[in-house]
Amino acid sequence: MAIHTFECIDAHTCGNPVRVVRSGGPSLIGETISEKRLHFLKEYDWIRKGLMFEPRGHDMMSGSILFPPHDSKNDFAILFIETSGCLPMCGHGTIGTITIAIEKGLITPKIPGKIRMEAPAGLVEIEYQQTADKVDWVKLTNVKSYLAARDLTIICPVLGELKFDVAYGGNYYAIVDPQKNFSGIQDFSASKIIQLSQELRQRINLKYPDHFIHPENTTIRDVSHILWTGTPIDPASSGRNAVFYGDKAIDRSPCGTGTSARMAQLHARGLLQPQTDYVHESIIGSKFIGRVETVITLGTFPAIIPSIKRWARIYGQNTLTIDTEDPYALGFQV
Ligand code: PYC
Repeated sequence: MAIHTFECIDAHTCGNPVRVVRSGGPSLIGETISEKRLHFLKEYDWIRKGLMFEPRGHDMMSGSILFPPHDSKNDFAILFIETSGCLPMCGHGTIGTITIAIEKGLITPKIPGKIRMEAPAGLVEIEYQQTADKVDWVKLTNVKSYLAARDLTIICPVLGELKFDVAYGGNYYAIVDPQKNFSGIQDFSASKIIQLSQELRQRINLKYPDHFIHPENTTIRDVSHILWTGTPIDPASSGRNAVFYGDKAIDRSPCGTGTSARMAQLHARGLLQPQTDYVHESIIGSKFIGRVETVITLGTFPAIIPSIKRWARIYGQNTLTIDTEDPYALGFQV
């Protein structure tokens, strides 16, 4: 029998939760955070399950654990823990983690206002603005993002045949735009989108096995998220999404890696120019400001380096315990 204790700080990024584990995280083996992620998944996934799922978390819960950098030029390395697993990259998680880490003094950047963060998906360069003890905004320059496939088709239960693209922005997204059999997210409840997405993701990965593998890191593969689009609430916004992840979650923020994937798709289709604001709305109407910063290549694919800017707010501190005798030590889902 053992009781494991975790000191956590909780925040939300434009509505979606971020729980930073400030103490109680494990020591991991690996030369990079990508290797450490694999070690964590093998030996310590119980920590993720216990802290993310009910009763200590909920369907949307997501968080991070911080580690020293592997390259002395960088400030820290991050492991993302979510109900969906350990994502290679998480945009809302980054904005929340940086806000918590700066406001609570968990890291001291080498250059104030700038941070170099090692994520499993690659190096992420960050700027932030602080007024007194508050972080006003965080801007992350994300990993290379690209359109992996266009105009694919799948039979979706209830809706019928759907056309979709697959783009990468730190995770692989199937992007479903309004079309004959789908009028847009404004006409669907969140629970309906979740129900459709569960089946759709499974069908996509069955129909397109080994299609979506990162050109430089083969541990990153397959469609993990579905990004449905629709009419923005604010007519001044560029777009609106409902991003499905995990088994039951719809991102309450506009999703950083999803917005990156969306911008890669739009840029590849000639619909978004570099250095133009892309204002992306979430299901609750919160907004991220995205930009295509640079146009590059990734393997043989045309690609972009996107940036995402927005804010997070801290709302609590938690001392959580996982008692190995607790029948729900690893949480549960209903
Ligand atoms: O913001 O990248 C993101 C994200 C991924 C899953 C939930 N949020």
